[in-house]
Amino acid sequence: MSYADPRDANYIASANKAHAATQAADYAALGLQLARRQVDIDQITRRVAAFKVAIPSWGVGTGGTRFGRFPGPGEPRNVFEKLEDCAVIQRLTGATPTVSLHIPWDKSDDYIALREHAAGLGLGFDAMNSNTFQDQPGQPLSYKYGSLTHTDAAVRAQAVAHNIECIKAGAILGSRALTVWIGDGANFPGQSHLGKAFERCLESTATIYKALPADWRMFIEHKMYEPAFYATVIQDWGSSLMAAQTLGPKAFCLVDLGHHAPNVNIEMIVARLIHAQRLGGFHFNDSKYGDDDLDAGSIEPFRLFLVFNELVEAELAKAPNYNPAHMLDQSHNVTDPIESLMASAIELQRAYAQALIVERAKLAEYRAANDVLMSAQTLKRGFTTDVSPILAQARVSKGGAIDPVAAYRDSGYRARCAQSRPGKQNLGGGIV
Ligand code: LRH
Ligand code: MN
Repeated sequence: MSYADPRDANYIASANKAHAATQAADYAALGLQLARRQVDIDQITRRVAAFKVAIPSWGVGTGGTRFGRFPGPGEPRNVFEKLEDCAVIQRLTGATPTVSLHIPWDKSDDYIALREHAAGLGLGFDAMNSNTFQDQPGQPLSYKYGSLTHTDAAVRAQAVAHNIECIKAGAILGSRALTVWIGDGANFPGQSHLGKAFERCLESTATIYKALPADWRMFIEHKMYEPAFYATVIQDWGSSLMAAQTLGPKAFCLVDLGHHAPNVNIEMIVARLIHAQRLGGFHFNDSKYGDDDLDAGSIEPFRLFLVFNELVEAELAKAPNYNPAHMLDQSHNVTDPIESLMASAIELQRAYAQALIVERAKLAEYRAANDVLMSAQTLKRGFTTDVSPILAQARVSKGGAIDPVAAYRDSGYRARCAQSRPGKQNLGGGIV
């Protein structure tokens, strides 16, 4: 099998040759279609090209469940190799210039070297993620019964210190945010005092908040359940918003799409957090049942579109304090993680493009007239329009590939990694 570097501009340009004519024809045809709706396709393409989403470092390795993990060939063995894979995704899509690290999974004894390695690959760093949901070898105090909300002040102090360590590492790397997700909670009624647990959470996060550099943000990530199966301290957007408003102006709410009960209206939560000026960002993924961490747009693409519809409304309204950080948070158990992450980044761009082409003036008229059917149809017309030519054009404008998955596969990158990254693959359970 021949090998080409999928990050190489000449390789990408030659890969695009085969698709250039059909892409140009499809783009022109869609342009005419949208022009009839007074939508300027080039303007949409520029907005889509400016859209960016961060890659979760833990997403480029094969994920698993508690029942098992089935590693694929050529897995990245350390954070440096993870960044090399992230660079492939960025080069072929042009949509993922930053990486979100997870500590201690990406702990390094030389963050300056890591920053330089990333810069050499054309990558930067988005929010840092702390981890007080697992015990590390040699860790003095266990997080079995919680971390930032543990009844023992010494455990809380240990967890606070870990979060401050993440901030320090992120400051060297050029990150500007810390995402705090804690699994703290209870499995049985009576196990914990629901009010006091929340107060301990506020006390601990307030200490972390004080350690934030002036230009940093803290993202509080709510989750309905797992690993706690009866009550989770930051269980929903309400608890998250109360915490953010208590902590201060640098604290925001992060919405992980998989952290809600089935059928919860997530776009409504997004609209409320925008109103509260506390929408910090997203962990995009998809799910059918629980926190399945499946590829974004793979199960509920209409729901994803409706979330982006709220984001476009906020952009059009120039919503104050609105600067959401977009990140993927997925677990790739049965696909090549690079392919899934490319496809997922593109599905986010698709939802954004679909929301951008909605005929807003017409929609406002129908809404004002309570013409329910035409309001619903006008919004949905954005979703039912195939915007693929816009997405490909946006990639080309960033030096990316018209068909990223084909370009990646034809490069033989994964096979090459299987040779260059020998070594033991741990078959244990768990998400990473
Ligand atoms: C928790 C979560 C959180 C991460 C973890 C990898 O379910 O969404 O964002 O720390 O996944
Ligand atoms: Mn998440």
